[in-house]
Amino acid sequence: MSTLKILLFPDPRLRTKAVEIESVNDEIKKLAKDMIETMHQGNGIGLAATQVNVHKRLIVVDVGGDQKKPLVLINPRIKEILEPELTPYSEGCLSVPGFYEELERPKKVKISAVGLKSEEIELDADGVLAVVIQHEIDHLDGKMMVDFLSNLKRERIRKKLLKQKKEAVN
Ligand code: QAP
Ligand code: CO
Repeated sequence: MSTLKILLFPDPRLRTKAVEIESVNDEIKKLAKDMIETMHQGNGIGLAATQVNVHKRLIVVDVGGDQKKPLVLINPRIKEILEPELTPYSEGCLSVPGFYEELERPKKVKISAVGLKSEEIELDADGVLAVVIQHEIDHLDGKMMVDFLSNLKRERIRKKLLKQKKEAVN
């Protein structure tokens, strides 16, 4: 296993639209394992392949709680919005380190995906799980949480992260 480098906002590669995965082969399984390790190392609860510069439709999610194993969702889709009322949640992102912002998303969604054993997955997600899955699917379409913020807030975050990058000793 190995950890992967996470792209940071405003890296333009985060705007790439990811392509569907045709078969769950060894390369995809390795990618999923490495993404789980990368997410855990960064104390994250969700990560999309886009964020590690692999533009394939795969996300990993680990919100802890009763569901103990991390979820691997291949070609995840929101099949249905089960409860459309927008619910606020303070969201973070491993690609936007140090910033948490309150966003509103539908409360409950039905998700379809394919699992690591090529099995069909269908799940009804609410609470933090619904928030994280919607956040990660956005990444696969090149969309980020900062896009929901005011131009002023987004600009502040962009400048701060660019400044940190410039000052970092790599
Ligand atoms: C998406 O993001 C999410 O700023 C996943 O310094 C997170 O795991 C959706 C993280 C929370 C809803 C709520 C962020 C770690 C992790 C940071 C993450 C940081 C260290 C973000
Ligand atoms: Co994110």
